[in-house]
Amino acid sequence: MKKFWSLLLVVCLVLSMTACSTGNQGTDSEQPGEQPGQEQPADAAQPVQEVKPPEEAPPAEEVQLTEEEQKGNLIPGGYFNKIDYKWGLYKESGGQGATEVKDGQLVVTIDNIGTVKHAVQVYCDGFELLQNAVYKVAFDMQSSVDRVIDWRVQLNGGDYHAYAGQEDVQLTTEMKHYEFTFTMEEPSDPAPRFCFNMGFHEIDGELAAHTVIIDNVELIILDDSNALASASGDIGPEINLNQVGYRTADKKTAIFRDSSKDMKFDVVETETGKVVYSGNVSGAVQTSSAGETVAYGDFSSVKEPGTYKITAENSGESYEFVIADDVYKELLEDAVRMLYLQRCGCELAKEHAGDFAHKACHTYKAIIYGTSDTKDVSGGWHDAGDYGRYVVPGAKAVADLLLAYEDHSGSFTDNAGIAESGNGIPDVLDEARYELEWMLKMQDEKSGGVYHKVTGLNFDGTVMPETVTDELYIMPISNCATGDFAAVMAMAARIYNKHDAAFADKCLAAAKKALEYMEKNENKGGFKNPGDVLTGEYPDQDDRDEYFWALSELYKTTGDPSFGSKLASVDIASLKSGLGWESVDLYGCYAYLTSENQDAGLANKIRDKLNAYIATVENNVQNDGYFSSMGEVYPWGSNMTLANNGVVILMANKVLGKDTDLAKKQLDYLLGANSTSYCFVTGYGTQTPDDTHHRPSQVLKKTMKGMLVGGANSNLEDPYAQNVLAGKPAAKCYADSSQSYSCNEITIYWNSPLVYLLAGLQAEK
Ligand SMILES: [Ca+2]
Ligand SMILES: [Ca+2]
Ligand SMILES: [Ca+2]
Repeated sequence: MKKFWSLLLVVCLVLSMTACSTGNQGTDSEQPGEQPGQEQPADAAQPVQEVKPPEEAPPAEEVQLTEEEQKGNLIPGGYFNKIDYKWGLYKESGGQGATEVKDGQLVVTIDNIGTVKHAVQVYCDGFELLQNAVYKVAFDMQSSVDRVIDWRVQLNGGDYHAYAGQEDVQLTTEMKHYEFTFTMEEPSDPAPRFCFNMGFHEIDGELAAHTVIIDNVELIILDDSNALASASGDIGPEINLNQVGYRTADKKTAIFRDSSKDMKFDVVETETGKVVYSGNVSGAVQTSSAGETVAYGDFSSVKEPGTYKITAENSGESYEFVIADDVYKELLEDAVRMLYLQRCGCELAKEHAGDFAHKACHTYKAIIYGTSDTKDVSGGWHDAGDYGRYVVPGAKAVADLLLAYEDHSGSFTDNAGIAESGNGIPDVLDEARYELEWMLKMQDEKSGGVYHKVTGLNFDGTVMPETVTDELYIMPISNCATGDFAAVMAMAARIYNKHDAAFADKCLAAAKKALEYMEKNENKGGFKNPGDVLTGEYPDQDDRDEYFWALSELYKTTGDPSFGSKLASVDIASLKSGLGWESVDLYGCYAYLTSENQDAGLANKIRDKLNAYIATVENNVQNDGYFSSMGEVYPWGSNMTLANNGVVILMANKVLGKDTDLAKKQLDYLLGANSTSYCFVTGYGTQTPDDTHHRPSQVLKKTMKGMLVGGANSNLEDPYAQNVLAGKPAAKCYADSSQSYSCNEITIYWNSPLVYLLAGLQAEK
């Protein structure tokens, strides 16, 4: 993005103002990262048990304009005359303060200005900026001590650069009016942020505790005659399907957005324009999650390999897709390779990583939080769009890879294009081992407990990983991390035994030691971020499912009856079901049901548990026109839950003889058969995410290939989503914007169930 000031004209009505010149704003690193706790993807939610009735439209009420709306002020609550204002206070780098509305004004108490300008930042979201429009910014302000502040209207994400603003605005102890104008020269932004930086400014130096009073903050359009509207969230084609394609024998279904438009459809070979099949559009399935009544075109009988599209007279054309038996081969390799590209602590060579090559990052020792001790915990994968490394989600990701290999080894090769390709070991095992070796370093040698995570105190800026020099901290041991660790180390002991017996032995010993720690530290509660730590928390409060999973994997690997008898005492029915980072009991169920020497009573209980989960998945799929297993609520990371549900169906195929069709339907959804028309894996399909919340992609301004994004999130958990997606049906609450970290981030443990799903479906005859 361009990084220059768009201030055209600065009107200084205040005589005492000294700095009215335009100038460059602070560096990227001065800009705040995500607000605390907001980057944290939610867990796999259990499919909703009950379908909520559609809400009736509320009776029309007389429209009440706010004071801001009456005056054309775009800043919500800018006059502070009502208590329901939407201003926030961001603090970092030592900044301390608080805000309250008093007598119709915003009172900011600043106890410590910290060490950077935005260490204390008062901000407001909830408006849009239009390219070429001319705006007025005005506010009244005073301070109990003479000082300067900055105002900015900025991109709310990425490098947080300013679209407009003014540095070093001089405040005095008298309330004064300040006014500026600017033209928005960059592309329209539907969700920018307005803020005042009230932290440390060079000009002032250190400042004692003081109070700033703000009122009448206005952003008003002076001239919109040349304004360009925001890119509208245009909806994709009327006919949606898997944009990557289908294997020859697959069931193939095109989904028509509007059941009333067409009776017939054609399958057209794109190269020749030849109609290879004509069929009827059938069905009319009301789908409240998408706000549509959809219909279907079945073209399963088209089996000739080739590239095709679907056409219909009124609905138009679908995107292109391929029919071929190896249609998922490259996608599966890229889904694994994405983990290679997330590697931390080693150089990624150009030969394997291409544009995403970089020098080794985060190689220095980390401080054990609360002590002066340091430890080498280099290695592992960067978790997501950020560079943190967290044991709990890392274990989920490793588990999916190991299971994918254990269950469907024929789908994997030794030439996925990673550093260990060609070494005689399947690349998926090389990749999983990279994380396992890091996890082994995260175990405390003495107690056997496993540290929860290693990160800086705050999220890194939007930079490449090798440029990060912030101290790393090893956060305290948690029971959930320890239980997950025990489970995946037990799996590794079983799966690597054939390739490297010494490594397998090491993993088994580590697993047993971790289990002992758990048993000595029962009910210790979940992990909580220490007060000065702002990175992802993964705060699981219930470690009973992690314990159950660890026991099941140890039993499956060793056959030791002592684990079997411990399993008998777990209250399995009361565990919350899932394959996410928070609820892991279904991994435990699957491990036991694939063990030798099962106890019939215990196996029955576990089958009941698995069947209950599958019943909710089946119910959700039946009630959704797009065959989505999500139900009516799409939580953060809904695409992971969809992929997980596909994995559960494939597991149930192995242990309960379930049909795999619903698993395929979840893959079809992820690859384009959904109401957003997005193929949710980057670099695949026609309509594909290209502005992900992923630091290397943002820095390099190109999107890494093969990443599954979070997808629709009807809880609107970032300012961009709140501004742009409010009021949309749940399944359409998706935005391809790096600002929307709750829709468009990527993670290692969203790719990993995709790996299992693809491997399992590719292995089918
Ligand atoms: Ca006021
Ligand atoms: Ca290999
Ligand atoms: Ca748990």
